[in-house]
Amino acid sequence: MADRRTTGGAELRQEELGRQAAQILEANWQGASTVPSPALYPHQWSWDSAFIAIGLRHLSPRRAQQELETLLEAQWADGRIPHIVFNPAVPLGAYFPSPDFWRSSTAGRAVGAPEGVETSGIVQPPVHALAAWLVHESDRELSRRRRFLEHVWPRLAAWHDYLADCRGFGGAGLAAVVHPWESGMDNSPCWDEPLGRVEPAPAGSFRRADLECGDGADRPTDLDYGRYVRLAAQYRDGGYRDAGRDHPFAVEDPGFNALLALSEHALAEIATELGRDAEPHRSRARRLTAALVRLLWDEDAGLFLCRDVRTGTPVPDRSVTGLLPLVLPDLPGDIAGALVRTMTGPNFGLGKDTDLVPSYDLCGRAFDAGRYWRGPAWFNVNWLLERGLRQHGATGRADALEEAVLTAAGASGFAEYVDPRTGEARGATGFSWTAAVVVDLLARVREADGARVAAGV
Ligand code: 2M8
Repeated sequence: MADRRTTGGAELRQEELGRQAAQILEANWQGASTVPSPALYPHQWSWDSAFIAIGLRHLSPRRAQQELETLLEAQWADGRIPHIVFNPAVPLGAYFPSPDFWRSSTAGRAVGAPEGVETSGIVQPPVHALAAWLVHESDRELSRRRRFLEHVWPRLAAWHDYLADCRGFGGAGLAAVVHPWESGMDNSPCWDEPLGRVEPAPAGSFRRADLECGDGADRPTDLDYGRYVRLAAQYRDGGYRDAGRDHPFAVEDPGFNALLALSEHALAEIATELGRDAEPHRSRARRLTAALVRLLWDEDAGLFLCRDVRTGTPVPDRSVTGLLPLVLPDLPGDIAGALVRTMTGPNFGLGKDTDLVPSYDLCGRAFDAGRYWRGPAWFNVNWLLERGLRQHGATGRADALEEAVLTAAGASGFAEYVDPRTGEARGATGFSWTAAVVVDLLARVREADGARVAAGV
């Protein structure tokens, strides 16, 4: 798009889009946090809440702060932020695996699990420090008055330390995920091989609640679920300990580590604001970026690859996780350029075959336009890539992606994910992080328009 100034009609459309997005965030708010989707995911999810706070900050900075605070109150003694914080008012059967499966606070309670709240014992991508910083920036006065950063700072620092200390067992300076759910991209084809070594739990030993809410063709298969259940149960039965364990599934994921590095940059900003030493965070961010480049960058593939820690080998599939390091400000320029070429080339098709970046290689062996993280386009990931493009000077591409996110979100009823070629809604609609990224992008469009008017352009 050559010019993204909003005209009368476009302003109206944006107003309506913003109103709908705000309504979704209002409807999904539970009083102290937001559910991703009331029927499919009726509890609080870790990285969802970070994206939700990033949108909510434009509607209610107070609620955005609370969203993150509620999550951080469920932090474990070792620093991990659990991927789900359960709402005790929701019936056990409404979501699987339910709190009784994770056993964080029932008989035989896991060491270090928080008191008074039930959680899962695995984690999700660390976007929280970035969210906390952006929430702070949206209303510095309120943030200072409530001592928001003072409150979240030690928890965010402990969270990053947990990932460095307990998940750095790959030995090269990156954090490993020990369950596909930890990557946030649950059934990515990148996990097929490492997950294939896991004996699935018998089909009759658990009941999937997700299939009651949606189309089975949009969700992971039963075989994948059997493996997810086996892995989570083994981790639980080992007391959720990381050290000295032979993890049956352990992968270094470029997206997860890029978000950790980005959040270290945010933690450096927070440290500066609080008058603390920011250097340890800047240097950890630099080390993470360097390790990503050294270990996971693949020149021939044109993106970062996941690494199977058990075999020490790269996973050859091209997934959108391998494009996410574009969010890093200190990524070498030639690599950033190569990522943009890959994104717009035949494998991800941006601007040609697709308006949004798909979650998996369009030409890949396992591409499936409708099934969850095996092809569909996701709004949180596209929001991150839009930032990455802008950051590395691909402004025209970033503007077009921003416009595409807004259009696809509105047209799909704020879907959880969409078919990347047609934009058709998949999964749940009225999805919280889709609404949140729309609110955030609309705020930026308004800001850019305001700046142009002020400059008389
Ligand atoms: C999906 O994951 C959950 C398990 O954590 C599930 O399928 O039940 C993923 O898309 C994940 O990234 C997301 O955070 C979660 C809630 O939106 O749903």
